[in-house]
Amino acid sequence: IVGGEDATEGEFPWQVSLHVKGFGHVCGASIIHPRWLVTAAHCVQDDGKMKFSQPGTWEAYLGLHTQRKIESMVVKRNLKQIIPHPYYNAYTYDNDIALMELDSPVTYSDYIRPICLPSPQHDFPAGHTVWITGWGATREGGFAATVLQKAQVRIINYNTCNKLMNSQLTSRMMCAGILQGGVDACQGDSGGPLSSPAGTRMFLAGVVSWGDGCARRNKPGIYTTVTKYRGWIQQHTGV
Ligand code: GSH
Repeated sequence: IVGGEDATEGEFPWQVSLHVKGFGHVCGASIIHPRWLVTAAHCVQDDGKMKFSQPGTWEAYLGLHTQRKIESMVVKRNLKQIIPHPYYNAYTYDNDIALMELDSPVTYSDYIRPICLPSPQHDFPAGHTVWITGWGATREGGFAATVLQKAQVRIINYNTCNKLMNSQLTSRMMCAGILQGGVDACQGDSGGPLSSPAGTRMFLAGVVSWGDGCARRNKPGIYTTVTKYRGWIQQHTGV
């Protein structure tokens, strides 16, 4: 996250850190059920020798606040299954969403709780304030964060954003950011939540997907629109 600040412990209890075993944090994810996470499909694509599509490559850290400091509330799980969206397009990033099944369910706590899934009709209007969170880079080309970072951004009008992004958006993408620049998700935040408050609860509006650099002026962040995948998620997880 560029332009963010430290989250407080338990502030985003659905935020997951996905580690590649022996390497460390690579992507974010969100808890939606004691056994299921939502992340980005681009996080789980094989890359030469790196078998990111294999469950055994990964470990999921739930209830984590600070990387490399595994406190008592942190729960680590192996994965049983990874389900990338069957129509994920690696060139356009269309359908950039995947499901991960944990090898055993987690017990919810003050630090581990699911985010609410929006109904297909849930509207996230332009101008609405939402949260981005993650342990990704704190500057374009910079280092990953140690403490979970949070920042507020706004949903950006689809047509305005599509023009700014050279017509690269599909109907299953949404934009959020600060058009003046300076606040955005960045490398390592991928797969994490775009958290949208509604009433007293937070809803998973989007999944961190792609951008043109990080936090550049007139280049908002692009997110997979979760409402478009409500049926697909239900079909595979029952959630
Ligand atoms: N046990 C409580 C209840 O039944 O109200 C909590 C259920 C729960 O954890 N709900 C989640 C939630 O509200 C998923 S809908 N998450 C968003 C938030 O905590 O703001």
